[in-house]
Amino acid sequence: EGSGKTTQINFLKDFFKEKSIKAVFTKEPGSSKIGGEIRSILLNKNLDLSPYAELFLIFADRSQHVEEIIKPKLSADFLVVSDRYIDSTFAYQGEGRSIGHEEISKIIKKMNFPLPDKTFLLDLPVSEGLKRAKKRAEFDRFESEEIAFHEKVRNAYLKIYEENKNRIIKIDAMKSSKKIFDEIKKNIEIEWFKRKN
Ligand code: Z5A
Repeated sequence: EGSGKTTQINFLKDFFKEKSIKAVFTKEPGSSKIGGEIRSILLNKNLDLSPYAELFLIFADRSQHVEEIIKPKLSADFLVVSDRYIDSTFAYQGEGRSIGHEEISKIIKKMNFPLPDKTFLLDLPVSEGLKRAKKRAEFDRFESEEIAFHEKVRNAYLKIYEENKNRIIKIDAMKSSKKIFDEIKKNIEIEWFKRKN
């Protein structure tokens, strides 16, 4: 949380516009109309959701996101940039809520979600992320979790990174926003070049 995803996505929007790259920007949870309703349940800190209720709400959101937005946009040759996706489920529900990687992996395979070509992981110490998030707004249901939960989530992301170095680019989110964007841009340009050639 608070690692600078929204900030970087805003830079990316300008960059793609400047390059006339057809792209759509989405987020999870909450990109579709139904997803918006699901998001308000998931982030409501007054609701005591069970781990599986939380997991299946996340999957319900993703299913709408994939069917309504991702698949049609990919078919129309758009580049899709999602603020959070499958890795977040492994980190938050798999590890944070202790549901387990295998269990989640089985459902993801069954639901046949398209997999990302590239993922940017903005890594930040938990205390710094929460400090930034607190400055911006009141804590939501996830941000209100104890530090141990956030540490589990961070470690899970780092493990996913170690196992998927071909796909995931890890960036030190303590750097300035500009330096982070330079790294993202450089990697997108490399990927773009590879596809064109
Ligand atoms: N969730 C889940 O459990 N399982 C799943 O499968 C999925 C999601 C898909 C959605 O939250 C929640 O859903 C999420 C997990 C759960 N948990 N939470 N909370 P979200 O993605 O909507 O919210 P978030 O992760 O907390 O992101 P955010 O609050 O929107 O933060 P951000 O977009 O990463 O950061 P930001 O808004 O760009 O920056 C935060 C502040 O830091 C702001 O004041 C900036 O000006 C500042 N900032 C940004 N970059 C920098 C740098 N480089 N240096 C210093 N300050 C900076």
